[in-house]
Amino acid sequence: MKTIMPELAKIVHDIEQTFNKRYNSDPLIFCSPGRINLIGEHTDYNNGLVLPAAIDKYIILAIAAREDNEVHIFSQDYQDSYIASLSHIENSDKLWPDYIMGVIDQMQKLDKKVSGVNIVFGGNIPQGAGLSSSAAVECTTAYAFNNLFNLGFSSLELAKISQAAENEFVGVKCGLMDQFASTFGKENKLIKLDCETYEYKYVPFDTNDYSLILFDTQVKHSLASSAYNERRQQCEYGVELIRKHHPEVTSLRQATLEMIDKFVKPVDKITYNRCEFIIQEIKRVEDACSDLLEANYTQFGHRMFQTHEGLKNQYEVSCEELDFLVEFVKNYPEVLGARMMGGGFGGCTINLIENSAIDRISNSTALAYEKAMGKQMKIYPVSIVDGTRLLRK
Ligand code: GAF
Repeated sequence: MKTIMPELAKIVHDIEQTFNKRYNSDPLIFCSPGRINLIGEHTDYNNGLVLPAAIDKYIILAIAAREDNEVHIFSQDYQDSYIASLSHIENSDKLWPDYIMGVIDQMQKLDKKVSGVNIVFGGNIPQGAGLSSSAAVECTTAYAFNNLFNLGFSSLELAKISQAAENEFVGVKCGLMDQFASTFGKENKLIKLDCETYEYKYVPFDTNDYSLILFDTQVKHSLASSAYNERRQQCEYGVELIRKHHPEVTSLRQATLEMIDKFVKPVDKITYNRCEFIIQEIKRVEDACSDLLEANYTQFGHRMFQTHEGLKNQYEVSCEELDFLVEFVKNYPEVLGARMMGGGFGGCTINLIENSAIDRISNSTALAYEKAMGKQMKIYPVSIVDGTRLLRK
């Protein structure tokens, strides 16, 4: 078993202690990482390509079966508890239990026999920063139930169950990227995932000279906010317009720039802009993977900037804080690329920076951000790690 870093070891220790105290028994302990995405934003629910990776920030979940039908959950981070019965699963007014209960609900809908459980969970994935802490909670719950009750689900099924929990129980119509990355992550590898066929390839990302640094705007996005679901509907509307002439097209993955020019642009310019971005972004993932194979990080970085432009102007999911951070780092030739990451409307930018300049650039960006935006940003260096797993029996 790989060793875990000290910060994580302390979180695991605290969660285990809480578990022992609250339930007077020993748990199994699982972990699921958060994720970054290098390129391919909002393409997953359009059956497109994405290029995410799991990062060294985790949700830790301690769990043991109960003899009755009850689910007892304690959130270490909120210091709050929740109790529900398996025979009556409903949304909670606190939201945080929904990510766990939604997964259990899915398992029951698939006719899987499970008993009640005791759970303590917590972690160090910053919430609302676009690093998919909610997907990590879902994935660790799904993995833990699979393991505890020998349910026999494959990893892909577990990722899909986690996504279904988010879609149906939490109510966010997200694609599969976050849950896939959290489940399938691999050390020092990006995951090139085809969201149409679920085929995936690990793409090496072992740059000796550059690192990935996240700048957190500290603006909290709400994924459940209508804007995310609205973008998805706009893409579906674009497909609907194309299908009147090309019934074989079932998603923007199969659409072309010519098609949207002919059939979408004359009807609705906003829908056209959304579709144009998605078609270009899917191509950008292919091109970016070729850059990586050629170790052409300069070109790769350019594409990150292009993605940001598209998310800002065509897809309109950025915000002034994200735009400020991306614009500001353009002052430094040592920043190869930067862009907003994830659903948008806040959260982090992802930056590819030359190692020797990281401290200098991070510090001056933080100062400039505070001066311009009147708030502080946070800085997270990230490493790429393995996905969801059993940490300790
Ligand atoms: C969020 C969603 F959960 C993902 O499915 C994906 O659409 C992403 O936003 C945008 O690329 O993280």
